[in-house]
Amino acid sequence: MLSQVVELIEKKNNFAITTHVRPDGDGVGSSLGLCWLLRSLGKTAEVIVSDGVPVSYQSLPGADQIRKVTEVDNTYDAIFVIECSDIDRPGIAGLRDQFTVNIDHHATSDHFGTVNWIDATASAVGEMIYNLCKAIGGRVTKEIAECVYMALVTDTGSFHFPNTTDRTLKVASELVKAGVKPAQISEAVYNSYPWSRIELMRQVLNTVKRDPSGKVAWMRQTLEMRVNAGMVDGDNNGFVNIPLAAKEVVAAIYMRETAPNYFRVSLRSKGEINVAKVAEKFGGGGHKNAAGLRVEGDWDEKEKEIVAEVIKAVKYGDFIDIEEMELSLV
Ligand SMILES: [Mn+2]
Repeated sequence: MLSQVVELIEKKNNFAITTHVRPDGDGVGSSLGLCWLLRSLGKTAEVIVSDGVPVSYQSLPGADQIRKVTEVDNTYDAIFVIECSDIDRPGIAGLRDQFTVNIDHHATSDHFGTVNWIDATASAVGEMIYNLCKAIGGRVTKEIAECVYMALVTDTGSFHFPNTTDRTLKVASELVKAGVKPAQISEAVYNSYPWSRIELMRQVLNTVKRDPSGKVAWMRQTLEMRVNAGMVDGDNNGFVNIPLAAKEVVAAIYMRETAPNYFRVSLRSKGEINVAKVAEKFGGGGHKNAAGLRVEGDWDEKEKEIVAEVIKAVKYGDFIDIEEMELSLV
């Protein structure tokens, strides 16, 4: 919990911070925000990741100092692990032997850390980093503010998603007071992609389908598309949300082929439709409106299974035991 995190920061001096593979705005922003906070408290800190930092986040202060590693190659008093469901998510070897501090806003975290601070009410880990800054009596410097704002704006879809609360907006307001230029951050995130994103989008949107009700949409990204578009990391950020722009679409599925017969699947939904429950059925997890999973097998078959589960979630919601209902229908 927060008080334990405050205490260990006060006691220890030399820190590393890491986040999940294919880091997003919250992963990078929160890691860097925490790094700047620790430094402002006179501590030694650095951010280590196994993947590169996507272009959209490279303009953040300190992004150029992020070190790419495959294993823990330094001695630290503690390593913060940001937004990871388990200890393997950062893709860095040797983390198990370290004093780790698990900071996450996903309820599905498996509490792998030596210390765990999970706040499922936070819109982003960035919001938690801001709270930590306040709790420890730190000053919100311009560097901290820019990094944390990036985390908020990306994880809330520019304050569109249901995870946006009065606290999120209050924190955002404080960050703007501390020197953030919202338009500048938005420009870096939403209007600074390479053309390969547009090319990939064209190909992916070409595969979009809907169920007969028109409420569930799904689409594919093949290995071939990646090559044809010259895709770089982050090019497909947010693609899963595109079908949700249609009024009648309430759930979207985006399947990416990562190797022949291996798929990463993102699920998104509107309102009360719980796609985290669907993801859990396939061994994945996430939030009610944003979840993910990995599957292996025949593409058509797996797609059918996942689409069927999402359609059930849209049709029947949370309140009915689907299996029981199926039995009663037989
Ligand atoms: Mn997040």
